[in-house]
Amino acid sequence: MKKLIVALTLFGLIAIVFAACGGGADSGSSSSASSGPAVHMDDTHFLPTSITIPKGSKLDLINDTGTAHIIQNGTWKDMSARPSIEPGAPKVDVQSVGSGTQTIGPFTTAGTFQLYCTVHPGMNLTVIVK
Ligand SMILES: [Cu+2]
Repeated sequence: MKKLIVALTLFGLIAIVFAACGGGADSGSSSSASSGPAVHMDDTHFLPTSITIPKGSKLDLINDTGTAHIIQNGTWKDMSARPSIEPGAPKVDVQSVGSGTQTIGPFTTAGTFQLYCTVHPGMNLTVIVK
C-alpha cells in the first residue's frame, strides 16, 4: 500500500512538472508573434514605400483603410504592371480585403525585392533584406 502511494505521488509530481513546462512554452510563442517590421497600406500607397528588414524576418502588411489590395511579386513601371520574382524572394500572393494585418515571408535571402499591388497603378513596395 505504501509503495502505491509513493508511486501515485511521484506520478502527480511528474504531471505537474510537464504541465508547467507546457505553459511556459505557450506563453513564449504567443508573445513573439506580436512584433516585427511592418508596412501600412492606405487606399493606394504603401507607407513607407521602402523598408529595410533583417534577413530571416517576416513582414506585416497592415491594411489601414479596408480598401482591397492584391500584393504580388513585381512592380509598376510607367503605369504598366511588371510581374517578376527575384532569385531568393519569397513568393507573395496576398489578397488584403478589409482592415487587418497579413504577414509575408520569411525573407531568407539578402537583397532587394519588389512587391506591388496589382489593383492600384504605382503602388510599389521595395523590401531590402540585410
Ligand atoms: Cu492596392
